Amino acid sequence: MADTFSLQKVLEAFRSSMSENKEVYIKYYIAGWQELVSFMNSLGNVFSFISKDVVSKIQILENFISGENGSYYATIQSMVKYELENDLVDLIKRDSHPESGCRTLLRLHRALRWLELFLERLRTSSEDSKTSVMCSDAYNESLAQHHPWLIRKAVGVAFCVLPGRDTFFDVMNAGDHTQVVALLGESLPLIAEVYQITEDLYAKNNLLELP
Ligand code: 1PW
Repeated sequence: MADTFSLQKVLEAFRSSMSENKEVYIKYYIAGWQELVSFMNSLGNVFSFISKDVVSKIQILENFISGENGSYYATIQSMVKYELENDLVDLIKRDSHPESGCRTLLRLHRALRWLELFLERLRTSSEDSKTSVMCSDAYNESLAQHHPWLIRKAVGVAFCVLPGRDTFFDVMNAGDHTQVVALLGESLPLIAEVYQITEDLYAKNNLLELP
């Protein structure tokens, strides 16, 4: 069942995204997100407004990768260098480059922090923990700060209808609970590293608040 969601595939993608010299391949980074989108879609319509936005961000980045300057979009590092050197990023307000690779990836980057926090909570959760609470705690600690009120409300509603912890573990398709927890323990440091590398790169270039 090649096209069924599995946590393993998400983690593999993020694992593959890191090169030996710690650059991050955009192609695999968005492949990880693609998997998460299929997961969100399997959770029902409430999640479609979330997945739609992620899909459109993935699409923007894919267009850059397959476009005529695609070679500059191989890694996040090469993209940042290329877009900055060629004045392709709106730094203060959205203007002539409203959908630069840098600002688009920043949105996914912020969401990756949410994912990291959520999966860490899931890993250390107990049987009576609620996925909706874990999700919203992780969200409030990360992404929520970047979202206006209306989006925060809508995301909150979506979290309320998340399946319970048992179903969640099953949907992840990674074996029994112990195996899921082990897989998470092994892979979370990698997601954290990809996140940190991107965060440092964006911080160094003053890109963390891109409009
Ligand atoms: C259990 C699965 C739940 C997955 C949630 C993880 C992804 C969270 C993405 C939230 C997206 C909410 C709707 C869209 C918001 C956009 O305004 C926002 N996009 C993101 C990815 O945060 C900002 O993009 P924009 O408006 O500046 O182009």
